[in-house]
Amino acid sequence: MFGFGKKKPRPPAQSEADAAPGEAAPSAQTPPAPQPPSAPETAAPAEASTWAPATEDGGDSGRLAQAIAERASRQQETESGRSFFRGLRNGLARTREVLNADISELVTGRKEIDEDLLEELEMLLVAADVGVPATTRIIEDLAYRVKLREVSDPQGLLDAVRRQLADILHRADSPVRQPAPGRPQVILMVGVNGVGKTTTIGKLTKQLQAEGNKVMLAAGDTFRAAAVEQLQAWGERNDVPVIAQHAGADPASVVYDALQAATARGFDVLIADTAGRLHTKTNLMEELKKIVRVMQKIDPDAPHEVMLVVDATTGQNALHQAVQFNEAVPITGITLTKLDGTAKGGILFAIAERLQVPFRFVGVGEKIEDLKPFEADMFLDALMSP
Ligand SMILES: Nc1nc2c(ncn2[C@@H]2O[C@H](COP(=O)(O)OP(=O)(O)O)[C@@H](O)[C@H]2O)c(=O)[nH]1
Ligand SMILES: [Mg+2]
Repeated sequence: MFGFGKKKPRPPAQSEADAAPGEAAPSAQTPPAPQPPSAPETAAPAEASTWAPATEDGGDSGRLAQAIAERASRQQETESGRSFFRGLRNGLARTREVLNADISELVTGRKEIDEDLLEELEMLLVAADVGVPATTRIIEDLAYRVKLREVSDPQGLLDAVRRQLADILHRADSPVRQPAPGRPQVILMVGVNGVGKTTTIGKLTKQLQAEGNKVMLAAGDTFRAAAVEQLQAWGERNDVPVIAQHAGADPASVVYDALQAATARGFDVLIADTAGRLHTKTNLMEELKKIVRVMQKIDPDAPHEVMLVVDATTGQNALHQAVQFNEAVPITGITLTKLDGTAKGGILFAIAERLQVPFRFVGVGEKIEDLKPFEADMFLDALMSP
């Protein structure tokens, strides 16, 4: 539904008879997604792909964005959606102060836009963690529009800032890559220690299962025994298999075994956890590269998504992490966690501008349901609406 896993819940005809014991059946409460008439699913497991052809879904970011937007607006209408929106607004309180209150204050009572106003706006955006490159571009664009008289009053300026911020997010958007028919979609989770990788895997597994996917997990964080156990606990909670070895084992070997098993057993999605800390940073980056190389021996397209997890409360540090991981293994999607805390949400724009990589999810708490698909307009509303 949001680009991960197959497009629609498994039809009831395709029973779980071939599933290994312990694998969860798709939730009966999940309403079936509308089926495109051109892509009927057959029930013969040998030829039938449970995957939508890449062109149908993976090649159409517009449709994906639309689906996510529709989902988000539906969500906003429900009680849980409203409380999520409130939570997001609260979580972004610190950034809101700058992007909304301070900017509003800046423009209140002014009749026209002069250079001083633009300069003060520039400082506010930098203070909100939007980053110097994005801020410079925004201010240059605004100055140009002011000159052309496209933007002439302070309210118009506020609207233009919002459009610019939306633009940064939309430009970075790109669809999730889909696997070849019959292959699992592989999501490699990366990020420094403590950002919420393992927790996000637990939350995401639940959502993918609810949409009818068979999910397998790979315990690629072998740095500490506790890390393996933590993933196994999420596996038990979601009733999905976890491929693991002992602490200290070679993570590439764990992931290789897992991908082999997931492919042979017809799983839809394999999510690989990784360590966020090793004895040295070079080791960590080399290890991630090796995991990718080894996966590609089984599936040259894997991983279909390299999901960087960053903690929103760490500000500019999150940008540095994003740049470093991206050099080792090119990032294709980002999850921003801990937006329920004292986050400075502006960092999201700095990362999107620098990496040109889309945000996929936001984490808004520690509970299993506290992961939401990222939706740019909703984020901007939470950030900037009065
Ligand atoms: N408040 C909050 N805590 C989170 C969120 N995501 C993860 N955590 C917490 O962050 C801590 C580290 O998470 P973990 O998944 O172990 O991080 P990892 O080292 O990257 O795998 C745990 O206590 C999680 O419960 C979130 O969105 N909000
Ligand atoms: Mg972990």
